[in-house]
Amino acid sequence: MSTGRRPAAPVTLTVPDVAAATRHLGTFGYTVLTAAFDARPLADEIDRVLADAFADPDHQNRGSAGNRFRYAPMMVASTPISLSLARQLGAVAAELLGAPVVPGRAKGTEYAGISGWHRDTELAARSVGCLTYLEPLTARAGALWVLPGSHHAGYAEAIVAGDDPDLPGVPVPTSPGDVIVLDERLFHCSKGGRRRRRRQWRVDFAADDAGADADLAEYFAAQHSPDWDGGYDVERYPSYGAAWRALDARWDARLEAIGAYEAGRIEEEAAARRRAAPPDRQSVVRAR
Ligand SMILES: O=C(O)CCC(=O)C(=O)O
Repeated sequence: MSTGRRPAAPVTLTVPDVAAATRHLGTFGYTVLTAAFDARPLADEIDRVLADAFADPDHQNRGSAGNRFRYAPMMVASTPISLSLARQLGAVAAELLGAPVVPGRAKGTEYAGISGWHRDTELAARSVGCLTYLEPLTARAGALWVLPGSHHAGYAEAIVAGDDPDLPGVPVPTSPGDVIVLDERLFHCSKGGRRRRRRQWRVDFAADDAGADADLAEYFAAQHSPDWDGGYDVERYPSYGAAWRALDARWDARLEAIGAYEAGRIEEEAAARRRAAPPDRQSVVRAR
């Protein structure tokens, strides 16, 4: 018999002062939602996914920020904490951006080193990354560093023109349960604790601004490439799994319309084909 009650969310996000967070994000390009949720179930879920998703447990990607990491999308029925957190952060992101949003992928990532200064996008779409680390991180041991205000176009142009590797950033120390919301155009890096394993869960949101469909299509196309292989099991941990698509009917329709599903499908079908190819063909692809 149905009680008519909605099932309790498996994780609860609490953000007491969204207005203050919105101001900080607008001015400085980032904000921290302190002690926003209980991180233990998410840490367990990430550990389970990372232990399960890779045929090669030593798989690592090398990123353009000079970093080493591996990740798996957490967008399926067996990752309920990730789904719930993404859904709740979507509501916060809509307030922060002052617009309806469309979500990017929710991913669990394990970093094996630190990341050099970079920004996550230079595209026109307005977007934020919501990231949370499952280890306590300090300025000297693995925290994210940001260059406040560098999401503003004029400042960003000056930084690029100056080409100075020693940027005057500030650390963003975090405890598990804190969420950093980052304008994706902000310069950021991580420092210290080079040998420590760090686990990050992250979901991104782009503003679904009126008339911005071409910008959004460009943003989602840039997330995927048929040449990329993250090494995870694309059948069991697909981007945009059925449970993800069921989270929100508007998100689902918009992601379909702006080509996000198609871009993800092409990338992951190519990865599955390579996985099924004879071993000599696989080694050619890996050596690229
Ligand atoms: O934690 C790190 O090393 C880098 C994280 C980062 O750059 C990102 O999530 O965009």
